[in-house]
Amino acid sequence: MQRVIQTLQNDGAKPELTTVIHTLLDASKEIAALVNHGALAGILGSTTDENIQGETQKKLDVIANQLMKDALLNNIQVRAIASEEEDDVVAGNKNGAYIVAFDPLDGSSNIDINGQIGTIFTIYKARKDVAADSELQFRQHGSQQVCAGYVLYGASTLLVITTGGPTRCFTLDAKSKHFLLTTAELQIPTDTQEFSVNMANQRFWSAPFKRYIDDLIIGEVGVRAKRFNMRWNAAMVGDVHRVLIRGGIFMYPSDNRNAQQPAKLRLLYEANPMAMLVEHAGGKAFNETQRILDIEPETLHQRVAVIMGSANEVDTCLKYLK
Ligand code: FBP
Repeated sequence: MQRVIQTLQNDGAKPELTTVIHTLLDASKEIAALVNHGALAGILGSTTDENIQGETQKKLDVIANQLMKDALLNNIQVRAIASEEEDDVVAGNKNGAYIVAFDPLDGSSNIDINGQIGTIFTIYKARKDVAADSELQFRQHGSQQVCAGYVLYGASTLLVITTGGPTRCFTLDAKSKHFLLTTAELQIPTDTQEFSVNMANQRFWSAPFKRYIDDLIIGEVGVRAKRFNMRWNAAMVGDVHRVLIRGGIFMYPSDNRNAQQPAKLRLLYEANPMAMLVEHAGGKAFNETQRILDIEPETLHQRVAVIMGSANEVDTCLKYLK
């Protein structure tokens, strides 16, 4: 079975880029081993610290972040990194050709309940016109990503990745410790009868979004004339993986819980990499008004609304929001 680097080289990925991906995967294998050991490895529970997002950091958030950071900053091709758990950009090797942003542990609320969690990453070419530790390094549209992916720590450990070609899925082989190609090309069905949203936030949604969800729920007796089912993993990496495998629509809309922060998910290391993976699997990815990959980045940890998945269903949702 084909290994990752061989597949990516066949996809035309430069050797410098594959070294960065290799480094990311080595760190994620260490995280996978810790996750698998759980309480035996002492990785459950929270710290007393908060990250720049104001979230209490889980022990595993901090451990995973340190593993990724140390590994990447040791790679001569990495000029800078950014992370959900780092306030600012961290400079790496001044001659590095790439910059990497990551969510070291997505789905933190699932850690202590043995639920699905993952690591999400995105790679861009380093900007030569600004300092390595400048936030401007990461002021690049999602459409300029040269690689996007996630590692899902679930029943098995999976890697889903694109370097601009097809979105591919690899499975970590426990014996050889290699990620082996198990699905050459993921293709999202254009239509679906499955939606994913945190229904507990319903009363905080805009009226048009409420109408869209109401019509999904009344299903075959309403204008949608078909029955819809709902799923919510509380981990974007798990919910989007399901969409990539069997279709669906994953949504985290803006809401009025906090006027200063209407959206939850982060553009740089959550929405943009997932949008690239979804689009390269034939799906669509928007906030409530525009294609996510075209959004002008403004700040390192900016948040955006997310509507992604089966192309026709995303179109239908956006029609309600017009
Ligand atoms: P982090 O766990 O990396 O902070 O990510 C945010 C996240 O957990 C997403 O993975 C998930 O889609 C969402 O928040 C769940 O939100 P909620 O708590 O509203 O269910």
